[in-house]
Amino acid sequence: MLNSAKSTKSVISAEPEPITLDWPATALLIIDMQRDFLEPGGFGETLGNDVSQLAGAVKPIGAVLTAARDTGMLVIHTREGHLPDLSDAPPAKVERGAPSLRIGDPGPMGRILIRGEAGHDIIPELYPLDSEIVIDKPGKGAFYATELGDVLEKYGIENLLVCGVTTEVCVNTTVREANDRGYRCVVISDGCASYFPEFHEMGLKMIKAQGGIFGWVASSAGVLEAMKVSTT
Ligand code: TIU
Repeated sequence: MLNSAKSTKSVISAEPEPITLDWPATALLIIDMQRDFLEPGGFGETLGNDVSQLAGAVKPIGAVLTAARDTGMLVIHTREGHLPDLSDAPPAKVERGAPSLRIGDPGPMGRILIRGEAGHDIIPELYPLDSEIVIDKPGKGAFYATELGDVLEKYGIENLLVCGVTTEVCVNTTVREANDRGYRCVVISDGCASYFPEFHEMGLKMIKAQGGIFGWVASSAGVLEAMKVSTT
């Protein structure tokens, strides 16, 4: 029969316009869903933030993560944090502001934002499988001083479904880095969150404005719908 080969592409309903993704060339990138940002006593709270603002992103990410696992999509988790000796933590980052605890200080979940500590790990609801990739990053962007670019090249990835926290900080920085490197980014609107709801809204608007200057924005429902089509 002609045209019997299954298409590996489908269309995501997105803004500023629908986007067709080739699923084998697409990865799910989950940014910094760590206890340090989402739970009391971590880095986010030391900065004076209400960490409950981020809770709404967990379920939508969980739904997309489950679908990604079901379809065999490449899943990459990132974690922001520093080496125990702080050699990768710029003084400008450690010394800024007047937090209740600074990066490296002992807190209720271990040393703040330090690799290997309980607070640095990913929340139990979204915990990576052994088969999934975890990228440790010292900065906001997931490409800066990490192996992410090499990993994406190795797996032939051209498109990224991006979610995580926070919308205007690590998600936006990573999407901008990815955009400059030629990746199509679809940001999952309800799979991102900020301590500042208005920054979340603006962070998404900045991505999709001007014809999608940095990428596309879609709901988790829209992404899941398109992923369903990709497997039928
Ligand atoms: N403070 C804040 O909004 N974010 C961060 O410090 N890192 C991430 O966004 N992951």
